Amino acid sequence: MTTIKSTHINTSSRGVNIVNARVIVTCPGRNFVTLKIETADGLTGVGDATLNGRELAVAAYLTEHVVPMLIGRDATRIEDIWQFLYKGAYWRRGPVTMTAIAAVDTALWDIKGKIAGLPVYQLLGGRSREGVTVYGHANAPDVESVLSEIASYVDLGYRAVRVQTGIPGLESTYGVGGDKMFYEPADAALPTENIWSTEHYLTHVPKMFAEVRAEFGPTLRLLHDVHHRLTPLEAARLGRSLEPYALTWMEDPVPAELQEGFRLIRQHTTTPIAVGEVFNSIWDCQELITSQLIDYIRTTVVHAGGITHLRRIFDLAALYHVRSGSHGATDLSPVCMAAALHVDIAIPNFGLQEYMRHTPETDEVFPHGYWFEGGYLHPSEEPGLGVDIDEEKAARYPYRPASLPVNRLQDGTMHSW
Ligand code: CS2
Ligand code: MG
Repeated sequence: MTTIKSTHINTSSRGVNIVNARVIVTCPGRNFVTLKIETADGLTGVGDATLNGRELAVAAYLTEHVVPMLIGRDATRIEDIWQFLYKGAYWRRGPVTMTAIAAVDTALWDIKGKIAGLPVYQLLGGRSREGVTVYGHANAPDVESVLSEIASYVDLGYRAVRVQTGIPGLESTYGVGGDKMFYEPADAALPTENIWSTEHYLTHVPKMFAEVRAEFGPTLRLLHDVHHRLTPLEAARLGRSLEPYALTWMEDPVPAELQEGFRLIRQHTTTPIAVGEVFNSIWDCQELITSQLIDYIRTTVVHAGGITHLRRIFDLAALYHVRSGSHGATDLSPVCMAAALHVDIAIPNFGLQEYMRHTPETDEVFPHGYWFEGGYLHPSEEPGLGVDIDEEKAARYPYRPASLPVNRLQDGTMHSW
């Protein structure tokens, strides 16, 4: 029998070996968890590990269980390290594990880009387009004020806008924040409660989109996030009522644990469907993609196993005419956004990228080279991802507990948020 020499841990002092990895938790307005990996040669790579409302679980998973296993490994062996962390954990998948794996994977791609002297998108096959089309969030308490919100996005050059308003008869709802550009749902240490009524909602949304379309004409791309609040039949009814307004997508119409549930929606409406921000792996969307039950898959780098696994999901999607629509809310750090843009610019089946702006404090803590112009984001041309964390500035913003809200029906029953 031949013995296979173990090369996965290099005991020699090769420059590409990982010598240090640390987790940085900071709260420049909201909490972010970042992994920074360092090689013997002094190259560093960063990965986003933020899981909104459960940040410290991922921080501990990384610090206690992953970092000790990384030391001494060859940082260039991205696929092998991914498989090691996925198969080696035994407890596969799940948001905490997959976010931790994503952070390692992202940091390793960053390092590989720096070793190659190339922006990461070049390692993924190079540009497939000139810029990444993004959508912004227009949200306001009522239809009249949302029209002026949309107009300000159009003035900034956006070609696609997600539209959410308050719902007459309900005190508060998802997606309508106090601060328009920097909407943050994790607004209190312990969960606040929203009250939900499907009846009020289904009556209001088509009327809102009728006004929006009338005001902005047929070419502005419009999107809407249902935030997992309907049953398949209710979602089918909503989709059908929105058909005259030609939405680019209706997002998360139902909770997606039951992938089969989308078949019913599909049978009744041609409004395109987007889903996936809470998915962690290809297995969460396999049925949705291969049965062509969705049009856009919204997984992104930080919660779906990093660049390596996201690419795998998007490649599967490409076979079934499903395009990408990566999640890009404020709880995904600039490190995730930088990484997402390298994927977005390279893949053949890019659809749209969500872009919620970060606060100036966050941008200062995470210096980055990506930029916005005329409705497009552009990835950095620097080697690697073109993003970093300023640890001194990060230390000025200690962690603050923050929870996402919960949702109840008017009779008090817990409902999906
Ligand atoms: C949302 C998110 O951006 C979106 O589409 O659904 O704002 C989501 O609520 C947050 O990312 C949760 O952390
Ligand atoms: Mg969403």
